[in-house]
Amino acid sequence: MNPLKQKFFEKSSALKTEMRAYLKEKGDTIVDEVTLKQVFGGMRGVKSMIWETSQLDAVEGIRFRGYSIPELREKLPSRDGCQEPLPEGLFWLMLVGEIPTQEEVNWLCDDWEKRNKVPQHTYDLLDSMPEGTHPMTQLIAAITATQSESVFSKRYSEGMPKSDYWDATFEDAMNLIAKLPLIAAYIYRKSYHGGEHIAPDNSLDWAGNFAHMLGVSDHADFESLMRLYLTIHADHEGGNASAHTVHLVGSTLSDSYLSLAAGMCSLAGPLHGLANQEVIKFIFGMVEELGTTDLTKEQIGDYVKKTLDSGRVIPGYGHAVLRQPDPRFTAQKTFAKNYIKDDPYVNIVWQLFEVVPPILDSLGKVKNPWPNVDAHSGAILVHYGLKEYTYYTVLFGVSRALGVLSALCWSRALGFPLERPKSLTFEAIKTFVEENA
Ligand code: HAX
Repeated sequence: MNPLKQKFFEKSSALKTEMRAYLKEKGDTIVDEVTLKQVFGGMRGVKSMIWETSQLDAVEGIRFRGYSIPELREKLPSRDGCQEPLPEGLFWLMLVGEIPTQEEVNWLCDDWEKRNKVPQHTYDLLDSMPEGTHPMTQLIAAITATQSESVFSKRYSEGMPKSDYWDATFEDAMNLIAKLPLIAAYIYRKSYHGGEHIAPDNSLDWAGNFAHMLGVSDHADFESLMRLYLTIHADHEGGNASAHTVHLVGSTLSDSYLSLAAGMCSLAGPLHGLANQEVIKFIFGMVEELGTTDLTKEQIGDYVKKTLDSGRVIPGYGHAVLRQPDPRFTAQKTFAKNYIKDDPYVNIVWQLFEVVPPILDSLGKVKNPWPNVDAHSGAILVHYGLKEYTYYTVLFGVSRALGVLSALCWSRALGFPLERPKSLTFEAIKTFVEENA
């Protein structure tokens, strides 16, 4: 058995035994009370799921297996000459709860390279889609088409016992993550560069190779950006829409390919991952209307208010859980400060950071006026030449696969059941409230 799989098997078997004993003893403990506001309000904050790979605090932001983003930047292995962490290291950490050594990350990098062949019919399907098909639609279709490779699906049809679900899910997760950069780069080159594809450079790491195949910049800093980007977007505990979708669909024993494709459908919504394209679109719209990138805070404030008055949200701001600036925003700001000098769009992002929160606060209803992860990424991507913003959510999706698929391995290893919460009609709610008055 390979070293990562062996470690995962040992850790998950031990936790499964511990969890079962714990539940037997304490299973009736009450962990939450649910109000009607939560039932009607998108289940905000209802504690109802186990997710081992990361946890979110409203003020502090995300921690991956207990490590904050600044800690990950310091502790995860990196590539020679690059200060940013390797996403391979984060995947290892999320899967087995240990910071990997450089050798372990090198092994994972090589292992993914061996698994990265994409079936021809996936490329053929992408080629058959009409020009202008949104890149997220292409990604979802391509992942679904690649499901023909699913080890889980094949072994299930052959009568795989429950005790092996974790093993087949692990294989699918590793294979699918390995293939994603090739699929995603194919979508990019096909959609915006006339189908002139760039062969993978297998001497590079997972993120570096993805940056290379996108072919937007020869600058080594773009590879560094991709390593950071694909690390910080990977996971945000289990309740966010894309993660929860993967968890829900996976609970029916749909394999990793179908579960991830479903999660990508969630990520493609403008209140979630698509917000990264909406942010730069918003900034481009403002620059076009005002005729300059050299904007004053007053001009930006007026444009923000006008957007709100027209009944739209300010993309990149607000969050269902966070109540402070998103540390993923801060990590990108730090990157931009270190690597980019005086870029007009980066400067606008920083001006928005000063202008938007007081305006949102003044509405008196927005619970979190601060920027989220999507407020910054577009301006940095534009700086390196990746201007085709309809592609941005695909980048997010490639990263998100690391978190949701490692979590899916845990769900199958721990034997989590089919997810099935209870719904009620409004009449049933009113009857319940009357009877309990
Ligand atoms: N601009 C304008 N209004 C906003 C707002 C924003 N950025 N954020 C919240 N509000 C409004 C809500 O629309 C809601 O208004 P109504 O009562 O009139 O419906 C009110 O403030 C209360 O909302 P909330 O409780 O603060 O926020 P929610 O938990 O309901 O929603 C959202 C969280 C992220 C969906 C929301 O802040 C939003 O729409 N933001 C803009 C879109 C965005 O950036 N999404 C990406 C989020 C991060 C992410 O998942 N990335 O992938």
